[in-house]
Amino acid sequence: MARAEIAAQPFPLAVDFARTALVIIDMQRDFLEPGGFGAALGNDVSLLMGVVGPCLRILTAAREAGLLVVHTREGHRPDLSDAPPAKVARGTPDKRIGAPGPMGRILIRGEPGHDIIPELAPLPDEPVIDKPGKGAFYQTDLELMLRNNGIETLLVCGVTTEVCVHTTIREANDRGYRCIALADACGSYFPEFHEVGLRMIAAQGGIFGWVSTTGDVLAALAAHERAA
Ligand code: TIU
Repeated sequence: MARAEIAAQPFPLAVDFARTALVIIDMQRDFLEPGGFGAALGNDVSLLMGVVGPCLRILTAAREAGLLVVHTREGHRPDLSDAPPAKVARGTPDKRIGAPGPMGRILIRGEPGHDIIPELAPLPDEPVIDKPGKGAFYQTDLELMLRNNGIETLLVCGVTTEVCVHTTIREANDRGYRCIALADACGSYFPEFHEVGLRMIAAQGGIFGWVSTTGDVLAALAAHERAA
């Protein structure tokens, strides 16, 4: 299979799209809408809405190109048996994980706030990884799924850049995957953390991976299809 070159930092990367997956991190109502986990932590959730459009563009293109698309959700069982007490016991008690909120219990599987936002709803044949931590590999079957599909490169987008996106990219990098963070399709409650988080990925010759944009990936996909 021919490789397509994606413009990226710190240098362009040649990828085989048949061995590339799109991983959309935690685009859940709990992080993007008022009254969820993100807001309970004291954040301005409106800062994340700008990534919905770029995420939808890359999701649509990935579906058309037949890439493996994986969605992740951070959250816990209703009985909190998979939630470390040290994670739960943060913030004010009425706004902790498991506390009732306007979108149901905060960060609990099955509650409305735990759902992926409707704009990016997974299709029935797209796997959804429910993860108890910030990284998508910790205590999940993501690695098995990627290996079974022959995946070597991950296009990563979602929220938040320096927390779940970064943790997932670090975990993937250590497991031998080449990760490309899509700068405009990742977002943070802290714009400076977003910027520095992306710089950290591409620094030192690509210490954790590469940084590109949805536009550059769409261009590479289009060129690849023209050549096919
Ligand atoms: N707080 C914050 O920035 N993020 C998280 O808690 N989880 C994710 O990033 N998904």
